This record gives sequence, C-alpha cells and structure tokens, in this order.
Amino acid sequence: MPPIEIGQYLLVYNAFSFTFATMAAATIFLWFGRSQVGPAYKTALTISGLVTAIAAYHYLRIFDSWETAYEVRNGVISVTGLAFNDAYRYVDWLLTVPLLLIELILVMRLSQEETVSKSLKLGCAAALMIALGYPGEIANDNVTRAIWGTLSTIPFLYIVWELFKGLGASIERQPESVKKLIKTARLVTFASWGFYPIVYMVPFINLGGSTVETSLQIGYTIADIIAKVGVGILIYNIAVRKSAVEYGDLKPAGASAH
Ligand code: RET
Repeated sequence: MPPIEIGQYLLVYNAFSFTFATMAAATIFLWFGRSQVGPAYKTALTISGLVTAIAAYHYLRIFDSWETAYEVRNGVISVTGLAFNDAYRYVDWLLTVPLLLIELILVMRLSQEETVSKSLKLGCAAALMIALGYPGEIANDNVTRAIWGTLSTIPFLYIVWELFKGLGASIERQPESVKKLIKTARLVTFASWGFYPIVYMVPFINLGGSTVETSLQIGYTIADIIAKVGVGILIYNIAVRKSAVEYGDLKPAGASAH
C-alpha cells in the first residue's frame, strides 16, 4: 500500500462505514417493500435487497481490510504491510452485477423465454466483464492495467448495447405510467456503470500513489451506492406502480393515499 495522508485515510474510512449503513438500510427497505407489490414483482424486490445485502457484507470486509492496511498512532499514520484486499470488491461485483441486470429484466415482466434468455446473455457478459477487469485492477503497471481494461470493455459495450437496443423494444410495450420510470432506471444504470471504467482509469493520470488509491476507493464507492441503492429504489417504485395498474391498489384498507 502507498503511504497515505491521514485525511485521505479517514475520508475512505468514513465512506466505507457510511456505505455499509446505506446498503444495510436499503436491504431492509427493499425486503419490507415486497408486501407492497403484486406477486409478479416480489422476486425483483427480493433480488434488489439481495444485491444490497451482499454489498453490505462486502463493505464490512472492505472496511476491515482498509483498517488493517494502515495504523494510526499519536496522529501519525503508517502502512502496516498488510495489503488492502481489492478482491472483496470484485467478488461483490461478480455476484451483484448479474443480479442487478436480472432485477431490471424481472421488473419488466417479459415472457418467460425472454426473461431467461436476456438474463443469461446479460448475466454472462457481466461476469466476463468483471473477471477480465480484475487482473488489471491488481496489476502494478499501467500497460497490464490498460490491456485487461480494454478486454473488459468488450462485454461492457455489449451490455450497454443490449440495454439500449434489446430492452428498448420491450420498454415500448410497458404500461404508459411506468415507461418513463423504466427509462430512468435504464439511464441511471447506464450512467452509474459508465462511472466504473472512468474510475478505473484514474491511475493513468499521474496523481501520486495515495491520491490514486483514495480516488479509486471513493469513486467506486459512490458508483456502488448509485448502481445498487439508487437503482434498487427505482425498481421498487416501478414495481409499486405496475402492481397498482395490474393488481389494483395494494395498500391495506384504511391506509391513507399519498
Ligand atoms: C472495470 C474494468 C475496466 C473496464 C470496465 C470495467 C467495468 C466495470 C463495471 C462495474 C459495475 C459494477 C456494478 C456494481 C454494483 O453492483 C471492471 C472497472 C468496463 C461496469 C454495477
């Protein structure tokens, strides 16, 4: 690990702690939200909550790994020699990225064949994208980083293309009241996903070891909150609205409308 300023260390430390709390809270919200949607949408919310639950666990581990990589004594920070473990992040993505795509597909309530074939194609491409990115992330030289990053961009572009072209036709068949919301979910997914490769490229700018490490951790953390919690809440909204259209109002008798 590179030597780091105490301010940078604390910024990352607090960001990881905040993100654990956010992911855990989102999990509770999304799982409780299942009771507010019709049967066809319960799985989408189960999976959305699963994504944030898996992330909450990994942020706990990431937080712990960050803490053990540095030591603060009398206000002076030093490296302990134990490397910060980037694998937690990549294993988290390996599990959550395919699930995120599946939750987006599920909330659209396509035919069974379409759901299975789109989930398989997009899920496999997502897993490939992450697996190809990892060797670059842990490489010490920028050439290796660039090569793996480029390879990982191939499945990434395929996913973006599928999301816009493949799902575009299906979105047109969605009820009018949710079309816009689904397009927003797709856009937020696209924008937050596009943020990851940009963050990945930070080491290509000559910023100095500790600033690079800090920017990577903060950048990926912000992207994770938007991609998992932000999209999860949009999915919840879509599911509630579609349930109202397809199943009638599901609010318990006596509950006030808002
Ligand atoms: C890498 C390597 C460089 C090239 C590309 C990448 C893309 C990463 C993405 C990650 C998305 C993660 C999500 C996590 C939330 O659960 C691997 C950084 C294209 C798109 C959505």
